Amino acid sequence: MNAPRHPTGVDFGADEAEMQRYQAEGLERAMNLGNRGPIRFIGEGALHPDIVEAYWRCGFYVFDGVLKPDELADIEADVNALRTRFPTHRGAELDAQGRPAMGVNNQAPTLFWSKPLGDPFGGTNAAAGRHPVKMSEPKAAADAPEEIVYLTLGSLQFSEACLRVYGHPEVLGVAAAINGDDFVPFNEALFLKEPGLGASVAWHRDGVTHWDDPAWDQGSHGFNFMAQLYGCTPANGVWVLPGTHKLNQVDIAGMCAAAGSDRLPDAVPMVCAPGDVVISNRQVVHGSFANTSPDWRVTVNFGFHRRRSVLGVAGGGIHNAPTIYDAERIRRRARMIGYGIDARRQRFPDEKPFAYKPHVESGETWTWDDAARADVHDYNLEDLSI
Ligand SMILES: O=C(O)CCC(=O)C(=O)O
Repeated sequence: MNAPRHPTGVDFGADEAEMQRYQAEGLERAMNLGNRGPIRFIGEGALHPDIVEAYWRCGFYVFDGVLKPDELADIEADVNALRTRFPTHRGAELDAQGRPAMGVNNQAPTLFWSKPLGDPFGGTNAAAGRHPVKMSEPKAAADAPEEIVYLTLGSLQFSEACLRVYGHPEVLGVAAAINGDDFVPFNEALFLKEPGLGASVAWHRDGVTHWDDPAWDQGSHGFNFMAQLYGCTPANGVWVLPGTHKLNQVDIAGMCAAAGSDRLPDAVPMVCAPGDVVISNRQVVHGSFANTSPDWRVTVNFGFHRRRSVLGVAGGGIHNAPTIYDAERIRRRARMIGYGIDARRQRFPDEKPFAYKPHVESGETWTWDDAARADVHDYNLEDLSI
């Protein structure tokens, strides 16, 4: 999969040289972490201990070459089609072809807009104020659009290729190995980081419910998978402060103040080839810079939790209405795993489908068909957001 390149003519201005140095040094640190390689299982579903060790040591691990070219081509086709369906501007009802635009009939949060190269969340109270510091916002080109869509939530209802990634047997095997066979969904997103336009995501860590829990540990708020369509570079990828998922308290504002900028000294970029899938602990400090580079990043992002982190817990209220997550709520939300597995079985019939233990035990089966397509409208109203 060749990533489309678009020279942008924009950069970080007076900070550009410092940014280039930071990226080169970060890349070197990243390549020395020892947290990348193919997915490897030993025995019945256990992840190779080297992977488990490196994931828990660093807070992320890069799995090489998980998605193959045919699957990447499907994702690319879906993403291209989906982008034609965005509203012409924030609040518009129609897309550029005059069709009812994507998201206009959704109640759940769907499309997120930013000014080009902007940072919509940093330094605001949005999302429980978890992005305390605004990132640098380079000046966009004079002909850039006023706003762009950089994030889509509830993405599995808009892209069957993304739904099929969600049902990937080895990826779900990793979820079971890390979060237990009864792992449960979190949410799903598509991050679009367009050359010369893509917004930053300010330094933050996810998770709003378990920090004061006496049973809190490094895995309490689960993880996200980040599957890369075109790969990612230090310029457009997510950066991570390795090991911070183990800390109960961090002071992101203090770290930026000490660094004198948003370039946190010990951070490393996730660097991936097309088809790589990162597992990233939600508690690790992470963020991404505005994309002034010529390279696209498209991330198919989907998270999972331990069941015990969610059952009976009052949801954090960031992604949908706060409520207590009971067994029925979890059962309903986990149907997306069943649909993903079946959608994948239909497209890749030679692959052994993943057996999701809660469905095996309950005997429930999920078929991806037209009724299911209708059923998943606004499914993310029921995200398990902790
Ligand atoms: O993809 C990005 O730029 C940010 C991802 C992120 O913050 C997350 O998955 O929590």
